[in-house]
Amino acid sequence: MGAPVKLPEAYLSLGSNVGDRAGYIRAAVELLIAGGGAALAATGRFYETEPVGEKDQPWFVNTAIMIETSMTPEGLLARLKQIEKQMGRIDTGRWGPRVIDMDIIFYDGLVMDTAELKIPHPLAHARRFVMAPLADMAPEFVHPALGRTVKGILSSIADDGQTVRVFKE
Ligand code: PH2
Ligand code: MG
Ligand code: MG
Repeated sequence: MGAPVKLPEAYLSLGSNVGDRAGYIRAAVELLIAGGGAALAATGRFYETEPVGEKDQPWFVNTAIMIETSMTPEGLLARLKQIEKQMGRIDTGRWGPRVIDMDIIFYDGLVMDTAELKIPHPLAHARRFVMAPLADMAPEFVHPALGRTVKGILSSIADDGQTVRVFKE
């Protein structure tokens, strides 16, 4: 028997600000796991979060998950886009309302920067709605480009205009 192979660990941010926001997030996670190649390893709490960027839209529900995956970063991105499409996300622009948004934040310690995919997500370290649920499950994870822990990054992001509060259904 060969040595056990450790699969890559990917951290994903999920968000919705239309309709049953938490329900859409749960459905997206179920579709991802049911599709194979990804096992759910950890989850953050759900947060209700003030919109960042385009302010004139409903508040989001955001969470984060960690998966162990046999997919490559590109394969995982394609799968996330497919689920977004399947769930009826229409193109409302980069910052507009959406039923589901699934973003790759980290993929092990990988740093990559192509036209299609940038890992770590280039804005993650500036967003409380990304870092708060990540800190629930991986406070000591070190951002591979910045060399700082998730909890350290979270504590240094100013919260004005970036309110996040634990979501109660
Ligand atoms: N996503 C955006 C833009 N702004 N704001 C919050 N609170 N949550 C999001 O998920 C979000 C956002 C673009 O993907
Ligand atoms: Mg996004
Ligand atoms: Mg996205």
